[in-house]
Amino acid sequence: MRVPDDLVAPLPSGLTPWPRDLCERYVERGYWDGRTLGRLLRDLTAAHGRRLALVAGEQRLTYRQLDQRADRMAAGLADLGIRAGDRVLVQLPNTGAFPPLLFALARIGAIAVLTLPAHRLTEIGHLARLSGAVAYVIADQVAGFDYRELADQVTAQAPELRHVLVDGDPGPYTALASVDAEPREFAEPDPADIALLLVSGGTTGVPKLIPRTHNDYGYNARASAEVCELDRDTVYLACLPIAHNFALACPGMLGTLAVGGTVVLSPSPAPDDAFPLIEAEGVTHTALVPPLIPLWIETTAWDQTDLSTLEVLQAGGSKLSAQLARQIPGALGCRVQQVFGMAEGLLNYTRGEDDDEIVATTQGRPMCPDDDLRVVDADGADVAPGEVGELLVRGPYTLRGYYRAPEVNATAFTPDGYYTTGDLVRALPSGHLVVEGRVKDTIDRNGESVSGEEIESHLHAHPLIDRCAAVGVSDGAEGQLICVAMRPPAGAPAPELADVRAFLLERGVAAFKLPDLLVVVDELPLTAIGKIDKRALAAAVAPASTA
Ligand code: OOB
Repeated sequence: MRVPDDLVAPLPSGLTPWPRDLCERYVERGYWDGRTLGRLLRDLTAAHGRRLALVAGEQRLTYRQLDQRADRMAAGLADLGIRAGDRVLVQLPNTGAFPPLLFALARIGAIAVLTLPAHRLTEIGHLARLSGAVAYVIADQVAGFDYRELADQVTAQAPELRHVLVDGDPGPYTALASVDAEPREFAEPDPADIALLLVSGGTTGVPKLIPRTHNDYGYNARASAEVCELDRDTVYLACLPIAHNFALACPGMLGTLAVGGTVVLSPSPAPDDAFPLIEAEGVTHTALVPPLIPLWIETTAWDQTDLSTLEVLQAGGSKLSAQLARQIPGALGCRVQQVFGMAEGLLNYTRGEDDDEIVATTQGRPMCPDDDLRVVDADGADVAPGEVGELLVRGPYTLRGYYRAPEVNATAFTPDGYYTTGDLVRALPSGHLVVEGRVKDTIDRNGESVSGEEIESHLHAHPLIDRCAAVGVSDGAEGQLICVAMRPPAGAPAPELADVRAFLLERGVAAFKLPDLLVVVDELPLTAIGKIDKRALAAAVAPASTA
């Protein structure tokens, strides 16, 4: 059935709605419960008021205190003239200001644009203009970087930005602490409209904005908490940036609060910050991107911090190798859960009941029975079961259109509303997915398509390779050469290109997939959330390869 265009055109708010029949189904099946995020916190306070909701530095807030703080901040924001539907750029590290601000904005119906602390003028300037934000909330400084100076530059580029609110020393701007007034009631925003805008994680071009409604994001958090078996005894440590979907709602902060648990904010994912918090607060769950996990494992070799309360380490954001997955229980004393998710929506989780092999070798299966997945070839036709193809998805918490991006939307979605993820996957009969790379990650070598991810998955088994990434670099003509950038384990020598090629041949890899170049690096470039940034890597190794 073709959906009439008038049903899928964006609303004035910038949301591309779901077709009416699906909206009805999502409500009937209880996914969308008609509550705003502000209402959710109100209900949680009624149920768990005296329980500990949040630990951030010295600050310890019960549900009731968090609720009150959100109410006071909402009134303060309204006094500044911030209204329902206004966009507010939020760029805060994992500190106690973030949770009340998020709920305060939801209460007045203003839309948080959740940027990451690592974003700089290129991204923030673009997001300020794209969203037409009226306010920008920052920390004063973090790790030597002064966000007030960034704000000077951003305000010069974004005429609609009227307020800069600073957590800490405000300099020439307004202190966030002064955004505080007697609580009052605000008209409840429409739960079917935008609650927040997430930033797309893609490494191509400038970031896009992803509208998430109260209905769909609340479901995202609640259903994640259920699938991950969280309960009121859960103590979740947010190590990754709290403005990223993973730490925010998968199940993250919102999922933990949704079951009455406690959220602990860590200033960074470094063991120096995270380990003492695990011991002191009895942390049971946390989430990391795979590139961070080896450091956690190495640290346990000499660090005596007691991590015994940790039950589950979630790994997601990029591919976790089976080798690393198998090391985690022994090294960290906890289970591992693979999470294949995206800010655009769809979440896949391995489950508590999955056997060790599934947990080590798949990226989980969809969270919701109404996640509607297809795996297609380059022509958009379904591949045979078990074959690799591009993942397409529709569902109750997957976007129908990026915010204010008609050109992108024309290609990022099929005419019948599937989001084209750009991820190459293989589906097992059990429904579990194995991520095999990105569509655009394939290296075009002598007319053959080679998956960078496939080469990496073999090289992770090499004893002299700690981290690696395979990227295409120009071969000087039409095609590409395969370049592997790698880091040996601490104190070990790097292997030679010939060793690496021999190793791959021995594992049965076809000769046309063997790397042409090997570059030894101290560190691989990382994205704002800590994934290996292949675009930056390809740019960095390009001059070396053409020299
Ligand atoms: C998460 O979200 P984003 O928006 O930063 O990035 C999404 C993309 C996916 O399309 C996929 O390419 C990649 O990151 N990805 C994975 C993966 N998880 C995400 N690739 C391989 N294996 C995985 N387990 O990264 C995100 C959002 C919510 C929860 C977890 C991660």
